[in-house]
Amino acid sequence: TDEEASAKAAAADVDSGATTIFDKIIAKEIPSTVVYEDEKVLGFRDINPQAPVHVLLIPKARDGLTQLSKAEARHEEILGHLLYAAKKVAEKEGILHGFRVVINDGPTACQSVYHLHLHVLGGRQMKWPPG
Ligand code: IU
Repeated sequence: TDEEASAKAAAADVDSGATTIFDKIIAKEIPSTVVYEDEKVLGFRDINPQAPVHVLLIPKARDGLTQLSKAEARHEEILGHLLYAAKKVAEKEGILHGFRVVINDGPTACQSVYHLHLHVLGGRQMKWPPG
């Protein structure tokens, strides 16, 4: 699939320390449709939506958090902040009655951008198990 191809292409980014396209989105050098923003996190619409609502939530400071599996004790606060922001995004987007939060971690899970991000998905009946 396309996702598997871009995940494979991004595998070289794992542990490279290189910044990602999300830094340009945070800096507003690349336009995005922002649906939620506070001092610590940014939520914007995914360019390749997999559901009627598909928002990416990212920390503004990556601080080594390229993926969830790199989390350390100092990241606890931002991790909680992101999850609570996901609830606020769901509320704003009118999907509080049913939504899904996803984190893809590493090539095996088809992670393609190495800056931690939560997918907030909804607006349709979700299926289980995910692919
Ligand atoms: P993943 O979990 O790493 O696969 O998610 C990365 C997402 O980032 C994926 O859904 C892309 O469609 C999305 N995305 C984006 O919204 N804007 C971009 O410029 C790029 C990727 I590159």
